Amino acid sequence: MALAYIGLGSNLADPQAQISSALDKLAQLEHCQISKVSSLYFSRPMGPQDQPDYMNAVVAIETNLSAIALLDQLQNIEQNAGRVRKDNRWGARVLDLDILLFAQQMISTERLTIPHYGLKRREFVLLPLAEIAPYLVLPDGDSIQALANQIDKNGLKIHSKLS
Ligand code: 5RY
Ligand code: CA
Ligand code: CA
Repeated sequence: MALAYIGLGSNLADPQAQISSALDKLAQLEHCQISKVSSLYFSRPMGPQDQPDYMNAVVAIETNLSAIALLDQLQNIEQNAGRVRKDNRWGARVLDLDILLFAQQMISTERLTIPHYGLKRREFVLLPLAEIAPYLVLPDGDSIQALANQIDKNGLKIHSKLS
């Protein structure tokens, strides 16, 4: 079994409902068991500013799937939530599911970069991750706790608990 961390984000079509329904879908995946769920966080958009605020969360899952098979499942859940790929790469979206970490693997392919590119510099990833895995150490040796203590919160707030 591999322990993987997944980032969830939404800023369209009732973000809170999107995140909580995505959690249900993840819980229903074959060969996947949710082991931890962070709080739901309210966050200001990073990147393009002409879009609504986000809700973000991070979950830990135990899985027998490979990283690429997990990616297929996540993209399937995004599609079913009504996600449309537009030309504006970093624009608003109904649901975004990212594999942040997959065991201690480092993957660099066309479809997948693990650890996730934004992991260390995005407060809406780092702080929920530190909430559920404070003692986690990245494949490059950096401690999540240390990174989380250093990052600017950029208005990030705990919105509510999830289950
Ligand atoms: C920067 C550029 C693009 C950061 C930068 C993106 C989310 C980024 C978001 C999300 C929040 C995006 C990717 N410098 N803002 N912006 N939550 N995704 N708060 O999930 F993240 S677009
Ligand atoms: Ca994504
Ligand atoms: Ca993302």
